[in-house]
Amino acid sequence: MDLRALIFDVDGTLADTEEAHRQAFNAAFRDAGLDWSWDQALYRELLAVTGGRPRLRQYIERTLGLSEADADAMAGPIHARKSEIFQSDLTGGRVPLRPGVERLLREARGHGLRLAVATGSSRGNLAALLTGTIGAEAVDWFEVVGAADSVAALKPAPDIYHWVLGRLDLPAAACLAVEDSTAGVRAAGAAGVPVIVTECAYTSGDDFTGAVAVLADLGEPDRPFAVHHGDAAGRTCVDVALLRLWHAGSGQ
Ligand code: XBP
Ligand code: MG
Repeated sequence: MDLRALIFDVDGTLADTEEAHRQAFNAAFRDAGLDWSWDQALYRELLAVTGGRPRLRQYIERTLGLSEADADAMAGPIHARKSEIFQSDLTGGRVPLRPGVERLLREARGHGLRLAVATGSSRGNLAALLTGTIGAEAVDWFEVVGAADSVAALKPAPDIYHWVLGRLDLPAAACLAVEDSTAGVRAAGAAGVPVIVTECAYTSGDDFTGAVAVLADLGEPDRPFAVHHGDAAGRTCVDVALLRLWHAGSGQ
C-alpha cells in the first residue's frame, strides 16, 4: 500500500521541548508556593507517564499521599499555569524545531503527503511551538491534530493513533509515524502504524523495539545524521524517498 500520510509526535520529535516543559513545571511550582523542583533525572523518570497533568497528578499522589481525585484537583491549576508559562516560552521562539523537521514537512507537502499529529500534549502547546518557529500558518499544515483532549487513554495506548487514523480516513498501513519515545513506538505499533524514531535528550537509549529505524535526528543534506538502527540506503538525511523506502520495507 502506498504511503499517504505522516503522523508526527510533538514533544521530543518536532522539537526538543521536554526540557522547556520541565522548567515550566518548576516555575509553576514556585508560583504555587511549593518547594518542589524536578531535576532532569527525576523528570526522565516521570516521563514514563504521558500527559503533563496525569504526570503531575501521580507525583502528587506519591508525594502527598492524596487520593487520585484530590491529587487531580490540586494538579489542575498548577498544570494550567505550567502550560501558560510553556506556551509563552515557545511562542517567543525559545525552542527551535529539531534538525530536518521543517525541511521534511515542506518536502512532504510538496509530494502530496498528508500531515497529522498524535501527541500526549495539548493543542495550545503545538500552536505555540509552530508559531514560534515556522509561523502560525504551519498549524494548518496538519490536517488532523490528535491531542491530550482527543482520547482518554494516552500513549502507550493506541487510542490517539486510532483517533487520528479515523479522522484521516486512512488505514494504518498507508501511514508512517515519527516518534521519540518508547510509549510512542508502542502506541503506533499497537495501532499497526509503522514508526521511525528520532531519539531526543530524554529518550536516548530507551527501548524502541518495533521501530523501522532509530535515528539521532532527521538530518539535513549538509549535516549527516546518525542511524542507530535500520538502513538509510546511503542517504545523508531523511527525505520523502527514504520514508517511502522504509514504509515499503515495513511490510505495509
Ligand atoms: C509528551 C507528553 C506531554 C508533555 C507535556 O507528548 O507526554 O505530556 O510531556 O505536555 P508527546 P503537557 O506525545 O508529544 O511526546 O503538559 O501539555 O501534557
Ligand atoms: Mg514525544
